[in-house]
Amino acid sequence: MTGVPTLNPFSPEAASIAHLFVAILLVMFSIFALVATLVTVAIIRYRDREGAVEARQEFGNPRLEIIWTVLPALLLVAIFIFTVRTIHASDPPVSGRAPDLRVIGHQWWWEADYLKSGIVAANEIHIPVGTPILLEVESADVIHDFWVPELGRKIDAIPGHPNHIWISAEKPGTYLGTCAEFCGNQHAWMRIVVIAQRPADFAAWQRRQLSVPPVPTAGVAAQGAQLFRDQTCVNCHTISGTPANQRIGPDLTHLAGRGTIAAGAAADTPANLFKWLKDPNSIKPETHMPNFQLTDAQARALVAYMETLK
Ligand code: HEC
Ligand SMILES: [Cu+2]
Repeated sequence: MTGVPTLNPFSPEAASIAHLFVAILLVMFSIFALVATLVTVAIIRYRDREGAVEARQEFGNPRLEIIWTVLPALLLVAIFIFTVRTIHASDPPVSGRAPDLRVIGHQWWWEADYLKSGIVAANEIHIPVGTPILLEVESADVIHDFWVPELGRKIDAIPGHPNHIWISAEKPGTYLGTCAEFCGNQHAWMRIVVIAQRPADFAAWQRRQLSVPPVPTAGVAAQGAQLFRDQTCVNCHTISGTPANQRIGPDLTHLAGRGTIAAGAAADTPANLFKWLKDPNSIKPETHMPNFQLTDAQARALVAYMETLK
């Protein structure tokens, strides 16, 4: 969606954070305006000039001192109360509910396991609009942080320590997020895309994800499928309906249905896939996907195969 994400909430959780932020900003701005005005008045009024009167001096004034201590203290108490309310509103209790979705941070991409349907997605998370989804957030390696500002608070992804967070979206749309905890070289290319869909569209997406793409049996795509097995791609990736079932890299079963590859580093086009397979570092330096020194013909065959993974 458009606009400043933190000021543009699309869920009750994100709205509570945005409202607190704006309220505190207004309080701070009022204080700044007051202080700046008083200082300006003092500078002009009491500047040194011919026949200037000296300002009245105050040496200890209990009434003034009580006022300027009590007023800010009250203000802080008010901000504290609103902050505690926001903490609760932005992080509703989980109360023993099983999570809907496990999101696992990897260097440098996101895995999304739909625990009820068994769907495994990568980098693009589809949710039904208007339904609170309980996420369990974890990491496969170092500490990452899941943050989609329009939909909710940040939450750390810590190895061996699952955290929980609710996300929901009030309107269908695409909401962008990113890893918010420095996690190494390609931290900046660890984008999250949350796609909130109407229930019917979400159901259609689920059906597509649960379907198994047929393995091509003829042509260049079939050569690609063979190469995929021969080139040890199977050691790291999953493609349903084939022996490939590893989870070191993203699940590729429905790769062609995604908008981007490598966690947002490039659009999911045949040209970019070719570039990625020829030299992953040219798109994402130091990515954990190795360079297989493929020939152009091999890379083209693999791209043809990847394009069938709808
Ligand atoms: C050592 C493990 C490993 C091997 C082997 C491997 N990959 Fe990957 N692959 C990865 C990782 C990790 C990523 C994610 C990189 C990132 O986004 O930072 C990835 C990403 C990809 C992507 C982009 C997917 C997406 O949704 O972003 C494609 C396509 C891909 N690999 C294809 C292949 C092919 C084809 C082979 C065999 C020639 C292969 N991979 C071999 C680890 C591996
Ligand atoms: Cu990161």
